[in-house]
Amino acid sequence: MTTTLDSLQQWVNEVAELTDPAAIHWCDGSDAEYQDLVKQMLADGTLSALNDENYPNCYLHLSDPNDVARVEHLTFVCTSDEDDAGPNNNWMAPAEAHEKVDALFEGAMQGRTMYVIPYCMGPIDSPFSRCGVEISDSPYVVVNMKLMTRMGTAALARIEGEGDFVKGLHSTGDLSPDRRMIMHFPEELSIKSIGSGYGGNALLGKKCHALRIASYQARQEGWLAEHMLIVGIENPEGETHYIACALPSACGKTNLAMLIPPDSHADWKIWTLGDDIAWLHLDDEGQLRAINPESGYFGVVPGTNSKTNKNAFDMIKHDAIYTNVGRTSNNEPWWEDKKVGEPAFDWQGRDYDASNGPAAHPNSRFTVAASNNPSYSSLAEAPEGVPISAIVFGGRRKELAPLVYQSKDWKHGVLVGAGVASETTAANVGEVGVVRRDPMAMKPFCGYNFADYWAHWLSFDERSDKLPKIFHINWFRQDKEGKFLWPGFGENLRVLRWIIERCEGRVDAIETAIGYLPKSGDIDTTQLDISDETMQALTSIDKAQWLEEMDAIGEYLDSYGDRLPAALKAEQQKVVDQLNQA
Ligand code: SAT
Ligand code: MN
Repeated sequence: MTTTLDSLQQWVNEVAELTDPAAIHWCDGSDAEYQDLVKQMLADGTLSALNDENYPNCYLHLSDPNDVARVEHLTFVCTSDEDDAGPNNNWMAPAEAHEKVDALFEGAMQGRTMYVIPYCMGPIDSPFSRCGVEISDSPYVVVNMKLMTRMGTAALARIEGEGDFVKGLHSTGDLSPDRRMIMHFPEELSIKSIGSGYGGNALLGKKCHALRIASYQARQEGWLAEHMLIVGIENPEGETHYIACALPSACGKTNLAMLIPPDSHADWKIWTLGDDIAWLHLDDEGQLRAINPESGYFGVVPGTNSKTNKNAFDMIKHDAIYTNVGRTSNNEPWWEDKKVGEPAFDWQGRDYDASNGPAAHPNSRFTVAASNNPSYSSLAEAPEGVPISAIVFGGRRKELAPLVYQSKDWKHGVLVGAGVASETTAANVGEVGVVRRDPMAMKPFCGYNFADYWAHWLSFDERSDKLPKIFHINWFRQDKEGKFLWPGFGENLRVLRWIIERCEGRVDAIETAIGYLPKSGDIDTTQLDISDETMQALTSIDKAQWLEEMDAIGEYLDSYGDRLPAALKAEQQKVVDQLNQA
């Protein structure tokens, strides 16, 4: 297989010239191709087979111990003008970046097969979808791309029809962190990533294309590419509302996207559209609609069990790839909080020894096709996407942020999103548990200056009078002893119900300086063991703490200098004034 598209053929030739592979393989995305690659990786030790009886077609991959998470400090946005990348990104001049990274690509694929992977982000027949081609020397990347995206012949046909595509060049290189770089060239619609085989560093359709490059394109074209799950919530009357929710990596997006209603809500249904990325467009009527550009999940494994997320627990029992989990003595995958089995080996393949730390790496992952998910919505394939009723921002905050609140209007909602802060997680290399600003959960993923991004968000206000309502959630509030105040997981449906009732104008709320808070009793707590005092703590605000927070947000916004939209600063000042008056 090759291509009729000259620009693609020419790029493939140039890359082959630079990287000198032993062979070139054009991926067709077929099951047979997947099986062949699996066989080859089983033979060379890249994968090992898991217990075939209980985990049919499941495989384990152990990364280099130096290569287990995204590397934000080695990730660059290379625009001709540094200010276009903004203080939120590492920047390098495009010419210098190409020179540095090309030097590492020189001869990098010697003795290896170079895979050409055409993919489509979004349903093949959707006008909102965008295509790309990833060239990679990693068969592990190919099989992951097969599970995560619409990859192969149909994508190539669309690319050949359209003539343009995002170019993503990837090599695992020598896996040395000093020779690792994830470079984005939004003006050229291209990506060059070398030195990592892991997740968002290597599966270029995901964070690199569908967020960093797409966010840049989205601004030019008038839409939004966001780090959001998309979930449908069907009430007992059969009406479904769709919500798009931005949470930082490893803060429960997958669990929320495939939430299992608790027994108290047995007549409610949840439909998963996506667990990580949403592309949002206004339709002709001014309704915001969402598609999920992905078609699979790369989810955090530890903590998944039949109580926390039975759908996910069951969905990864077949046709799944595990990365960096431990194993039991009968070769089943094992992770902390799995609640069944015992670890015999850890994620580095060593005999399990508690003194070496957890058996599964905290950022260990599963890869599965979305079709494995029992709550997968058939509308995830709809070319026009689903109508969004509410946009929800959130983070992981021990203190301060209430369980839920609603912004006063769109502009204030943009401030709520811009002010999001969250404790860091194992999804990125670096310290875990430090609070940092993570606007719209896009800090690692916005492909351009946040100041321009907020201006773009604000501009939607002039384009529609039917915009979704904007909310903020925090499932992670703790008491002084470090115990979570809210049970989370399936019980989060109770908060989603309040959000929907607010969207429908069916429930009143308490107006405060930071937004609308639930009135006592309006979040249904029947059959929940939670005291009135706890609910009170979860749904009230501390004025002094919030004044401090709003000051910190003001300072953060000021760090964007002249490009910061004045309207956003005005929203922040309004909240400060109202807090002072309260
Ligand atoms: O970027 S990854 O795909 O490695 C996972 C994440 O951070 O959400
Ligand atoms: Mn993510």
